[in-house]
Amino acid sequence: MSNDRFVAADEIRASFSATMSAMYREEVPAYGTLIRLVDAVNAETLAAAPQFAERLKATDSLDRISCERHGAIRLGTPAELAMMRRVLAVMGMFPVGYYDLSVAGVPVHSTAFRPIGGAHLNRNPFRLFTSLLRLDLIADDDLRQQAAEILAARDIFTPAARRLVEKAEADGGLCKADAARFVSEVIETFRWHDRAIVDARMYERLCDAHRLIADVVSFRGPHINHLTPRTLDIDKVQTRMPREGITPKAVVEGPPARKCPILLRQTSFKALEEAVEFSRANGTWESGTHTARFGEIEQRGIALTPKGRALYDRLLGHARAAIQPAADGSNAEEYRAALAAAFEPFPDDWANIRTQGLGYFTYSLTRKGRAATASKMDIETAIEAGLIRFDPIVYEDFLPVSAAGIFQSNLGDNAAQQFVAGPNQQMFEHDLGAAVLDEFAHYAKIEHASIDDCRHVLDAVAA
Ligand code: OOG
Ligand code: NI
Repeated sequence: MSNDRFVAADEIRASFSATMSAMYREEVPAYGTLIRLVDAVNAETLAAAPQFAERLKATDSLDRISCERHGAIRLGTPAELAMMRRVLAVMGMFPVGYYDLSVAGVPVHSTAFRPIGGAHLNRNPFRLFTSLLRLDLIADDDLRQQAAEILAARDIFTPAARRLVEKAEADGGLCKADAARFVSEVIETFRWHDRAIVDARMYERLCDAHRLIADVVSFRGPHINHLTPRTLDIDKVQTRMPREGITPKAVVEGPPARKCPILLRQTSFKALEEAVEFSRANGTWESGTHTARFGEIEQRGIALTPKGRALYDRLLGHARAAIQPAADGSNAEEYRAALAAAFEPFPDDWANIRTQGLGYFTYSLTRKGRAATASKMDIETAIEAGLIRFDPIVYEDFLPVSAAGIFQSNLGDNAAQQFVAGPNQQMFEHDLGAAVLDEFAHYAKIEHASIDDCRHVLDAVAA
């Protein structure tokens, strides 16, 4: 039920992501440099391909092309995760997918809070990749206990943010003044604090357990650790970063460059070493450094079915078995070539991707289809007869292997710490206080609904 008294959740999210972007540009000037580079490359790409620009104009709004698509935080406790879910629900962001990163040596598991449904994504696509630290993966009992105590003593939300979440839940929304206050209160949770809540010795012990543990436990809040605009040419931005004085991670994560893009390609500039201060027992501060914050870019392609995803995972596995990208970028070109070669078996035209059941598509009636009066037919015949067209559904989620690569390259170069653990979605959902949406089921539902909308020319619509 919509209510005029309330600001739409989409509007609150749009305001929140714009406020966060401004804050982050100020906090991390290199991020401002990345944004300017992305804007320039997007403008060049559009100018060089007017037809592409026209198509984009029809589906996306061009003036928002390089606005942020996602950001990420790392939380310390189940209570923080559960409260974050309630905060983000006020902005129309819901947990989709479960990502286990322990397999890649990162002691977290994660979900992505995001708008669900095309209209909401179009209004503002902002997502928050949210990880929960797995303290159970700290081997040292004493350290684990101390880390848990430090986390239990902090409250990452302001009292006013908590109050406004309760109000929004009770009333079903927030009025204009409350929505504005909500955004400014919630932003506080994501702000950077250069004063740690631990001393240098504890910081070091946490770092030794895992640098990520130190990042989560040592500070007052879960600072936003990156934001990610959309680029129309990820390879070009990657190549140009050094010229702008920013250091890209060694390789672009995800599939190779293709005519028909699949899933998600992403890269980042490496996290900066920033000055911080550690507490001392006598009330003075000791200076040190911490490396956590960076900037990322993404380029999305078609959402794959479980069959397509299995093929993707297998081919990526082949490439990585042949060559592991080195952190210093020394074999980046060989990796790119190996990746391209490994993906040869993945069809690179929409028709084959569709008929082989590898990707999700939306189906719609063409003008001829809308005018058709003759007898009904099956969907393949209708496509051949030009009555129905199909378009790829964009992948709106994340990839665990890529996420692990993003994490690793931003934890500093000596971050190859290993963990033995497995996924634990049940525990994650218990801590979250809700189930996460299954991304495959979600894309399949969009596809089915679009087929259903074509029933005018179809003889039977399969469930
Ligand atoms: C999150 C890394 C994952 C992505 O785009 O895959 C991520 C983090 O570093 O906290 O954001
Ligand atoms: Ni990211």
